[in-house]
Amino acid sequence: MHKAGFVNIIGNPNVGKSTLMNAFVGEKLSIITSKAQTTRHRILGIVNGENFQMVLSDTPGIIKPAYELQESMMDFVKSAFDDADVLIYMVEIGEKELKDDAFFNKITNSKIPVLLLLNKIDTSNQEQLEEQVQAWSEKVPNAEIFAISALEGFQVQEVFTRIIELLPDSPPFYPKDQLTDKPERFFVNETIREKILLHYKKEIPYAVEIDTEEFLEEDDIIRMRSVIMVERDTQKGIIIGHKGSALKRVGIEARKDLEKFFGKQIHLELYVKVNKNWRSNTNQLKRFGYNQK
Ligand SMILES: Nc1nc2c(ncn2[C@@H]2O[C@H](COP(=O)(O)OP(=O)(O)OP(=O)(O)O)[C@@H](O)[C@H]2O)c(=O)[nH]1
Ligand SMILES: [Mg+2]
Repeated sequence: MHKAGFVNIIGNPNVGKSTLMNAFVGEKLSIITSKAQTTRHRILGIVNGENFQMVLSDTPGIIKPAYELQESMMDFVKSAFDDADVLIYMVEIGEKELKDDAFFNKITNSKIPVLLLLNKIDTSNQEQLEEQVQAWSEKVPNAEIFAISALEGFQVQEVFTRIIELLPDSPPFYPKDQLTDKPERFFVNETIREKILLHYKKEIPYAVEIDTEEFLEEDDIIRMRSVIMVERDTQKGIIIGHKGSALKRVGIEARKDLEKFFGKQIHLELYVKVNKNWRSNTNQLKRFGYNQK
């Protein structure tokens, strides 16, 4: 007997979807920041056991798209509805509901099991918690509700065990030693983007895309060269900073994380390039792994 299935995590931006997936997988596959729209792709995290394979999908937070990149992000969310065996709808303490009615109706009318995870309960009290569980059970009556803290690991194991119970009988979909569907360069790009989300304000992180042009693995070192793409000249100056200090910080912090991730010494070369309006350019988006309909 073997169980396997797709467990797709969806919800509003910033509720903790990526934190939960990383907790299940035990690796930092998805970047995490306190800013909305941190995740831009659908990222698989595969948890393998002797008798099961749980294929988790982390997805971008649901928003009303304003430009092509965001439309592509919402296509990733749509695809996560289409192939799920178990749907995880994550909400956070204090939030109301999805601003997108079509997605919300898909959840409430879902034919497959829905687990509604009320996250960040470490920031809540008992009274508020009970009130919210009650409200959600009325709004999404078809869901099983778990109150969790993905960050502190509270009730995470219980959710994991319940998902295993819900997985259909099936042979594995991926080789049993595979952890994700994304190539190494993707994690380099994401690590650099995380540092940019952390250190730059306002529109800058949303105008940035990373392209790792070189990834050369040697015995004891990996040599990488990545381009930080921005939409305008002024943004290029901001990324670089005074005498290059801002860019240098990004490079130092990204390299530290990448050394942990790959378990090897890293040489990381960064440079900045203007790629006008890439967020609205279909061909550019395809090149960066979006718009793959
Ligand atoms: N207090 C608290 N914070 C949490 C918890 N889970 C996640 N966070 C924080 O919430 C913020 C967003 O977490 P993410 O995992 O990036 O959220 P996300 O839903 O993937 O966000 P997007 O990718 O932008 O849609 C981060 O600052 C996390 O540290 C939790 O259980 N408790
Ligand atoms: Mg995320």
